[in-house]
Amino acid sequence: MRFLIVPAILLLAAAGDASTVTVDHPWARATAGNATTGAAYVTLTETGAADTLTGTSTPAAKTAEVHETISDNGVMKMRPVGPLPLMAGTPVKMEPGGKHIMLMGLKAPLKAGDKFPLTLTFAHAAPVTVTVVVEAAGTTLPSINGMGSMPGMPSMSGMGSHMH
Ligand SMILES: [Cu+2]
Repeated sequence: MRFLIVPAILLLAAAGDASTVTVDHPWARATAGNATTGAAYVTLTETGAADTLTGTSTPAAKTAEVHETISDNGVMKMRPVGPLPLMAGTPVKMEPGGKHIMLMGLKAPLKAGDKFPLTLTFAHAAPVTVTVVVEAAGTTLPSINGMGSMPGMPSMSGMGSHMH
């Protein structure tokens, strides 16, 4: 499979203004009990021309859509982001307390170690399907400590670990 894909990417790159998106560290948090919603996270990096993430889907859930966590008068809420712009060379990192891919209507609870496919579609780049690995809730949030002092992440301070 790989040797079929690489030449296609080289051809696109040669065209000069094509979009190439890399998807790093696809993971999801394990769900508790019989929860039917969950959250998955990826880091998207546009290495070609600017593009837009237009949709996400997975056989693991009825719907998957990009959300962001916002503070509304001190109350943390989530809202759909809609098409997500990807600027060339600027990674978009999804993580707890920030942007995430909301999984609604989970067909089964997400348990640590489980894996499921997630397909991302773009305005220009070809769709990318990655394997999401479920990680135990709470074990993947070392950055929560001292988050408020992390450069570039001022909006993360004060967010609880229970937010998606
Ligand atoms: Cu959400």
